Amino acid sequence: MTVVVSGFEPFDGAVDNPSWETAERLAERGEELVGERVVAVRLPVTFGGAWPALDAAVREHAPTVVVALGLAGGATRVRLERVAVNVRDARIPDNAGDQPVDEPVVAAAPVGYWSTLPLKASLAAVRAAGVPVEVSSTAGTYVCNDVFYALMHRWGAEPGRQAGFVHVPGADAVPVEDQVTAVAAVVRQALLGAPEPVLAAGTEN
Ligand code: PCA
Repeated sequence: MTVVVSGFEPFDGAVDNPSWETAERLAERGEELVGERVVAVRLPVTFGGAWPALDAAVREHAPTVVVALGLAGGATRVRLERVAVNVRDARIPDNAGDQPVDEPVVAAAPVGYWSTLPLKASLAAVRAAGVPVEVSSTAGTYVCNDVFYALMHRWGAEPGRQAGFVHVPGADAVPVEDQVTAVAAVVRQALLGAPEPVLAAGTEN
């Protein structure tokens, strides 16, 4: 079995992006950390280019699990994203200068898709590993949500496939090595086909 984990190039004037460092480290130690081959893919922070790059990797490697990662700058915990929504509403231009506002990711397609990763089993596993984590019910409306939506619409909704998105905080809030620990725990739960525990993780607002 093969696992594809994607991360993003830097954006918004930053010089690095911990989502890519995390994906790369996980791929280097895939057998050790999750017991399977992990392929890392670096995506451009562009509405036009992110999904095509992930799509190419998925076609090449035929994975059973795909976890896309991105940086959530203000976050202090790893965020297991619950849902992708069919909208682009960019706060800042992407790395190609595009700034779509209130456009669909995919025209005439469903409003949203659930992650098919075992979110609550993952939440418990990441907590047990000692890394701050939460379930998030919005991945935003920028390139991360875009690639998450496209992944679920184009690939992840088929039976036998598991796909989803995890936002990581800046490395100052959660060190990259802890991010690797967290994402490895998520991937292991997916590979195990872990049943979902009843575990409340909602937010008030
Ligand atoms: N974070 C951005 C896009 C790339 C990234 O790492 C986002 O949350 O949409």
